[in-house]
Amino acid sequence: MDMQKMFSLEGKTALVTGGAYGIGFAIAEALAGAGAKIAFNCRSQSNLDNALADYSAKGIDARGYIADVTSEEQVTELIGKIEADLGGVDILVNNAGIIKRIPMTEMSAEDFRQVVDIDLIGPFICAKAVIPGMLKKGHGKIINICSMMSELGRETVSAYAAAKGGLKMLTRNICSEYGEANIQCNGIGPGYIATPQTAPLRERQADGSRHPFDQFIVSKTPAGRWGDPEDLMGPAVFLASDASNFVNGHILYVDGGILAYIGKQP
Ligand code: NAP
Ligand code: GCO
Repeated sequence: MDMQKMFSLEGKTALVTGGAYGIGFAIAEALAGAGAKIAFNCRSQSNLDNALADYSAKGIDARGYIADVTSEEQVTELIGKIEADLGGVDILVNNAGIIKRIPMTEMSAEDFRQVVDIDLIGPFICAKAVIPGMLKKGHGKIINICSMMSELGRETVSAYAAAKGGLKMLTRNICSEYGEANIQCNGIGPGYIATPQTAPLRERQADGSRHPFDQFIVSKTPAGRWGDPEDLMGPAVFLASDASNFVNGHILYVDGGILAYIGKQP
């Protein structure tokens, strides 16, 4: 068995939504390192321009596109451009996402809808757009970026937890509906990762002490630290490669052990 070939992405094209920075950028870098051609999208031209420079600095010839994952029209156009530029999507990483931290009774239905729109309906729209091409190719990999909140709740993140819980079940349903066509749809459930999205939870206090939530997460994580985007690189290559062809509908938690641990005694 050629193990290098099993984990190789040579000849494959990957679309990483929201791949301008953070977790998406790290996953795209990993897939490029395994041989994939990289496409990414985001909404902001400045984020796209900065990302292209960052990819180039790492020797990655990524293609960047402006597209909002909540717009079926923009996503259809995005997939058409990638087919013309790079020959169609073999690997889709549904990474684009937002969070709003608002106590539920203070959250507007509009705020709730916006989070679900981006974090759940966006992945549906993107998966629906790439599956026809995968059916023609006879193979496909879809990786949905879930969360601890696909399993757990906490104060102020009701919309996010509802969306990420739904994304876990969308993952299982895509598996159920298209597994027979050699399309594997799995999730990655990152723990608490140091990115712009979690920066507010790690800000130093006025007295220079660590944020209480920062200390809480470290005490809840057996690894005793926040994750880095780089911690997700290996799991992403595994789920994007032939090494995971019999893995389907699975959420791979990359959380330093949080979900296994009751937490350190105070
Ligand atoms: P981030 O730093 O906030 O990056 C989010 C990315 O998504 C940005 O590139 C953003 O670019 C893009 N984006 C947002 N809305 C979009 C839309 N409607 N259409 C297209 N692109 C959009 O987030 P992150 O921490 O890297 O997280 C990435 C994913 O991992 C998210 O799904 C998040 O829920 C999930 N996650 C994060 C953690 C963590 O601890 N950080 C843990 C578990 C799961 P533009 O604003 O320019 O569009
Ligand atoms: C929060 C955090 C988390 C992380 C991640 C954990 O406010 O609790 O932002 O939601 O982003 O989803 O897996």
